[in-house]
Amino acid sequence: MNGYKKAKERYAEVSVDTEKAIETLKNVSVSLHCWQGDDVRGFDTDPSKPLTGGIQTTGNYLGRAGNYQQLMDDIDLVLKLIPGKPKMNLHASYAIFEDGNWADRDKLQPKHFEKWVNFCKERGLGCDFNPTFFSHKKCDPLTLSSANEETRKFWIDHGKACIRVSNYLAQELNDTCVMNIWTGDGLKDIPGDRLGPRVRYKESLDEILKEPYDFNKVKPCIESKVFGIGVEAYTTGSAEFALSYAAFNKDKCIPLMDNGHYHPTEVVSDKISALLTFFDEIALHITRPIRWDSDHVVLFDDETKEIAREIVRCGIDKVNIALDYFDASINRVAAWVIGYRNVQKALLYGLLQPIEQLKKLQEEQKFTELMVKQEELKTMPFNEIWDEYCNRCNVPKDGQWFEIVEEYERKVLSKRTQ
Ligand code: RNT
Ligand code: ZN
Repeated sequence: MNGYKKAKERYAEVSVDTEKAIETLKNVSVSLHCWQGDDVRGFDTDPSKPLTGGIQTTGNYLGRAGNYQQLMDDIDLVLKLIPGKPKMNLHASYAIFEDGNWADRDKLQPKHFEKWVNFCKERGLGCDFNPTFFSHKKCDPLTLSSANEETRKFWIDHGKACIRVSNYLAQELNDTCVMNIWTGDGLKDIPGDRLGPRVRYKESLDEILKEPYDFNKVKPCIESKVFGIGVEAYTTGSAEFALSYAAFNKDKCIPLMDNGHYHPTEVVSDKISALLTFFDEIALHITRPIRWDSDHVVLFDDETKEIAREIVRCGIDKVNIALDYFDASINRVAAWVIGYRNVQKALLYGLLQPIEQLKKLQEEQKFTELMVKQEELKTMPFNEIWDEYCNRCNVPKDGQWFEIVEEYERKVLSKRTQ
């Protein structure tokens, strides 16, 4: 009997259907963030300028993608090594300008993303989108919450342009486009006015969301944050702000939680059900914070597993799942693959739980048995199911993909000059 068959029987003994888990996961979209390949630099500004907005990449590993062709080549390799149903996730700063036809962010047009649309079409991918409110000379350093009306208008126009691009992506690719609004707006030290920037941020969002879109196809999100590097004292788009905005505008946008954006003892796994009590749909950025929003590569760790278990229990179709991390200290292609495979592993792990049984044990107050059952799930033959899932998705199993990345590093990445 092969390993999978045996493992399938073992899971059936605890009322888990492995076939159903595998078939479900094959159709769950998970967004692959383009910005892991080039340390969030993008193509629309001078790449030697530092990243702003309170986020940071650290490390100087060889082979950073320096242009769209290199980035696409790298993504192509990633796509061969990850199972499931990936979707692209682009930032506005990855616009592609042909023949010197550069446009500033307030003037971006769908045509600047035509090459990405073709890339997605050829590979059968949908695409999510993000306005880029950082790493630009118009950050003063605030954007949508700036007191300077000219600055604020520039960024509102950027948001509106991004809705038009999102409409185009959704239309061309015949898939929903989740458009996430995050700004790094905030202050390094104690504010003299906390309310003003928040009121302006709200008004800016109202303006942006007046741009027409079909909410069934384009889903604007508001991402909150606790603090960033250089903006330690005050973040305009705090958790309460972002959540309240989304709650008061449920017909226009959804809340997005990034698990790097909370105090270190808070867990997003516990927040998913809280939000889904009130929202039909939410969005997530899955990352790995170490002490702060450090955006380390996602691991198959306890909190990632718990987030996935909650996604499955609350309804996998209610959560828009995206990755968000950037590590420049290791092979960037491997970093992408490790994180993506780990999110897939966590979702598969979450799908392999006897949901009804666990719920019943809790309701009947059989807490001892609940603990026993949950503990025993941890040492089930999970790896056999994971291997089978990879096989059915036609991608390498664990132990078989890293050498492909090593060869790519030797032949391609190590030849790059930047
Ligand atoms: C930053 C936010 C945001 C960014 C991306 C690049 O803290 O998490 O989502 O990481 O937009
Ligand atoms: Zn994020």
